[in-house]
Amino acid sequence: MKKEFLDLGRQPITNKFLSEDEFEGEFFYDLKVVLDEETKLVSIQEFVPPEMMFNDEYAYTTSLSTPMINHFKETAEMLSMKFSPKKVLEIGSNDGPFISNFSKVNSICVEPCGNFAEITNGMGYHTYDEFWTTDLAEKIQSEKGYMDLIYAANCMCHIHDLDDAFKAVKNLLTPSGVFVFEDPSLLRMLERGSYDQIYDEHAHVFSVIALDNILRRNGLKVFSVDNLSVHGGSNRIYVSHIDSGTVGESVKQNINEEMVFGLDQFETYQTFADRVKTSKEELNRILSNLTKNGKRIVSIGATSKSSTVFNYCGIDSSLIECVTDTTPAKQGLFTPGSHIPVVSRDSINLNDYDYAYLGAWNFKEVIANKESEFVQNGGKFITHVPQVMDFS
Ligand code: JHZ
Repeated sequence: MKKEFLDLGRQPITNKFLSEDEFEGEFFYDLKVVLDEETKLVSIQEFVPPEMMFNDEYAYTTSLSTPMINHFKETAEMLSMKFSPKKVLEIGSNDGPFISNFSKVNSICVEPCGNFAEITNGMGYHTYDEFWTTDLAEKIQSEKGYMDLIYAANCMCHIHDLDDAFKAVKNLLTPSGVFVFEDPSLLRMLERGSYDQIYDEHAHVFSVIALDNILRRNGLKVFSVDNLSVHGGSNRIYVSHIDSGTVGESVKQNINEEMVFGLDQFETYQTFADRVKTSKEELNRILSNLTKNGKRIVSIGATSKSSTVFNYCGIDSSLIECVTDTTPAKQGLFTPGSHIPVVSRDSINLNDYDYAYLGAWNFKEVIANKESEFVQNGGKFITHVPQVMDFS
């Protein structure tokens, strides 16, 4: 049975940036969050049809967050050293910062957003412009054979039917092959109060407990876990066929840490929901007091995460004047639901503003370093993670 613990209100498609004439008729859905008592999987209650989110106009471009280029290069090098894969498949390859580290001859991609599939196809990596399913895995197996390494970053948590997605992996993996995927960690989200990890694309937020349950019923098992700092705290999950190799200490350690925190208990999620409500009140209070006192506020990073925050807290351009973002496809448009103008960083003088809300709080250090002049001129940042506060 699935039990609801959090209601984040009416929410739009987070990567659908809008022109003014698209405001009317914008799509909204109810963002409610549930715990599955059997598997302990945390999911959103109402899934948004995948084609509405992942299509030829998908805006999020991995390589435009420059720290992620290094992250994927290091990950690719580490996986090559550890597993020496001959044939590699990436699911959800976006604009290719991971796959570009592998040979074009034996590496392929799956990417349902046509604009990005075109990029990796152009780079020489055969890219299937389709959603990841057992049917697609069967087609790939007949055209390209079995894979030694299947990799996915910030993608498995987007897939609604996890049983089908994991079966597809099992069917395409060589007997000694490995499946490695990374997604935001449920434990870190609860520890840090970062409820903005929940939005249309993030159909699930994973614990190791839930993943192990679901992988095992599909003939796979987790054999190792790395805790990563990227995206506000993620886990890299290493998976093998259920009958291949042993399970490492890191799996037991992670599951134990999650049990101690109470990720298997519904009450833990009710406590989190109370914290989220307090966060909303605090953020509204601080932003309205500042604007009442004539302070000007900008936001940095037109993220999916900030879409959840703005729409849940009812924040619009009366509180935050504009949002800067490095992505050309977002600039000149308005944020989903909250309709705040998105501009390039170079088109504004940050020193005209008193406060900058960190929509991309996960890149806090990088942004603070880039914007040291803003701080020297008395500018302050605002974040809601781990609690609502301003700092310089
Ligand atoms: P970032 C997206 O979430 C959606 P978002 C998706 N579902 C997911 O899981 C993660 O990505 C991986 C900009 N930026 O990574 C670039 C600056 O403007 O936090 C990006 O648009 N200045 C696939 O959107 C955004 O901020 C900067 O200095 O929550 C960051 O988005 C930097 C570093 C980034 O993911």
